[in-house]
Amino acid sequence: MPKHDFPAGFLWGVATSAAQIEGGRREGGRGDSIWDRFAALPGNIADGSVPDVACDHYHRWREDVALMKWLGLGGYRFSIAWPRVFPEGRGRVNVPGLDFYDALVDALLEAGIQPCPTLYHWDLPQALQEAGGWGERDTAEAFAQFATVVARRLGDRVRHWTTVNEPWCAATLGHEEGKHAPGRCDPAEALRAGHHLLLAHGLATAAIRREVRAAQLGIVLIHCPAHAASDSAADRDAARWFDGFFNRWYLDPVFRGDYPADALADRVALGHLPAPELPCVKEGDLALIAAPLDFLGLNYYSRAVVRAGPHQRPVDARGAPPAELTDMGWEVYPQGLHESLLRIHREYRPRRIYVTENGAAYTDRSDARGRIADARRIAYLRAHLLAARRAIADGVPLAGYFVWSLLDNFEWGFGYTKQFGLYAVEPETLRRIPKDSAFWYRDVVSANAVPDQPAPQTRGESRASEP
Ligand code: IFM
Repeated sequence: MPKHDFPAGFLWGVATSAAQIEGGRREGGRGDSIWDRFAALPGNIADGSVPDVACDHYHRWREDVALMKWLGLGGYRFSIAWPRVFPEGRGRVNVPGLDFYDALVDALLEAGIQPCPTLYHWDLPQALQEAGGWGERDTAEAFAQFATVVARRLGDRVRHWTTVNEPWCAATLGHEEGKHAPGRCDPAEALRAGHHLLLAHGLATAAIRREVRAAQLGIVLIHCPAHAASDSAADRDAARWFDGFFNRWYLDPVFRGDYPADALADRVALGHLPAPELPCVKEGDLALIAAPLDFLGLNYYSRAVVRAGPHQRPVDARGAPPAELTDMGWEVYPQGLHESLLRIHREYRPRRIYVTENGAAYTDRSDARGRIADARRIAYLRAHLLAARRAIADGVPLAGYFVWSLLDNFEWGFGYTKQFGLYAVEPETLRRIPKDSAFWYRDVVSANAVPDQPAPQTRGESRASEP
């Protein structure tokens, strides 16, 4: 295989999530999610925005499917809004909510695009939050009901399922650091939330397997290689700490059926646990969580560089110059994708891996002719694809890659200030405008290879056939 080619059948896609693009907050019988409530509280979202309309994908989904068809994609990773299907979180099914996803799935299949739904991308029904949210075990049981109903409705056409997206973010940012909905700052609750999110994954895995015999199932974990700022024993221990807290806390239960002993001990040292065990773990939970999966979805953006800090917690010691940071302040570090893929393959042995998210936030304005020349995004994607390609050559069973994201969208606590899209979304009209990266990615997909250099003349021809 030539150096920059990908294997035949490699799945090229883009990823989005419901709360970030759909809008249609009060339409079709949808209930509120924790993000609707969280965003409405002053000070929670950087630009004071709310996701009520977002990219208006709820009304423009046909157009968005056409964009994906034009890109030539093989797969689309999207999420199913739990409060659209169960406005109260459990009990009564909202049939128009299911109809929405049913029609989307049909349109994708007709366009030759494999639908790859994620069941939980952080939009917990507000009604369940009022009953205790992820701090309560019942929420995981309600999620299994949601998974069953969705799998029953879509399972005749959808093969590729993921349960939960980035449980670390939902548990830690949402319950320990208060930066995400529901805005809680309670480490003990965050630990319970993390476990119940994994339990939800385990219960949903069993439910989907019951409903869809041919299902290909996975969970999506974010992975961030932890590097020590120096070779000192204290800094190396800080890197171990961060790896346990961020990466292994989820990888170990899913692939080994246990929480990492050293990370449990770290939580004891912090005073978050009385003993190195989680009191909320019940008999049988870990076996459910570790049930065999068909693949792991890996989200990769950057690495962490840490040094020993006070109060048992490492501190951020990133030293990259501003030119090497994206608008999120994340270092552009493509070799970290190669490192993550190899590490996970060697230590956890998932049957297959998909890069379910990778991308960069950069603000690029359109020029007088309406062109958005996002050269930095192209360079980021290109470097990461080459890193992924090297991982395949090194034996990693990497089966696909999804760019985050199709559209500039509601970036959680940052509102609309961080732009990850291959397409810009004009704020006043919500018109989708392709960036240069959309043309570039289209060339990658059609060649099943990373071109040596961006080819402007090809880009010119492509523009003519833009939908
Ligand atoms: O926008 C998010 C996405 O919802 C989850 N993964 C990280 C992305 C960028 O922050």
